[in-house]
Amino acid sequence: MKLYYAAGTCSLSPHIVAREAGIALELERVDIFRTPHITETGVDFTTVNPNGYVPALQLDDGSILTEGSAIVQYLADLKPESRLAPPAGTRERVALQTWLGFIATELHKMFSPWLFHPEYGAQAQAAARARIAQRLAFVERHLRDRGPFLLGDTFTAADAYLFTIAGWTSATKIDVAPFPSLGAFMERVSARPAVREAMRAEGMKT
Ligand SMILES: N[C@@H](CCC(=O)N[C@@H](CS)C(=O)NCC(=O)O)C(=O)O
Repeated sequence: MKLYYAAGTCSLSPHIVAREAGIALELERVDIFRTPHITETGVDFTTVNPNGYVPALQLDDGSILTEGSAIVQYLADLKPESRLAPPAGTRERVALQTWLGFIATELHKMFSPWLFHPEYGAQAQAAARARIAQRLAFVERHLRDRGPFLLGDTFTAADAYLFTIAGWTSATKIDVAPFPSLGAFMERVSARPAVREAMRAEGMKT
């Protein structure tokens, strides 16, 4: 299997999940900050994902999976014993999907004014910063009352995604001081060996 990724972006989440599950991945870097997006082997990335965004996972039969929240569940289900996703059809699985959906739509995409559309300008950034702080306050209360991880005692794919996206707060000058439980969560997750390996493999500081 091959993961198309861009260092430190949302593709870090499936990368972490694969390493936590002990699934070997080939990695292919995509330059998403230049158009057209070209991969490190010189492939036009739109031939892999017509939407042009990472992550994309190429399976051994050549087929491609896209959308991070689907990819992490696919990977987790390959190794149910990793407990990265509760069994399909259970109330716990719905809780996982609820968090994946929340992080994707209420957090991840709120970072667009910095990461993908700096042309939106300072006003859009201020509005997004306020909305992100509101959503992080919700996450904070949940981790404080029901943590240490999003689903309780066990690290899951949702935690890999939250860690990845919440890690963008420093670059976007979002004050995380009001969120100590989230801060402790970030420390806890960043200390996990699989997370460190994934970050190092992407050339990130650990
Ligand atoms: N809906 C996609 C969004 C993925 C996404 O936003 N990827 C960003 C990096 S975090 C990207 O590759 N952007 C480059 C582009 O859209 O051209 C998902 O959830 O996987």
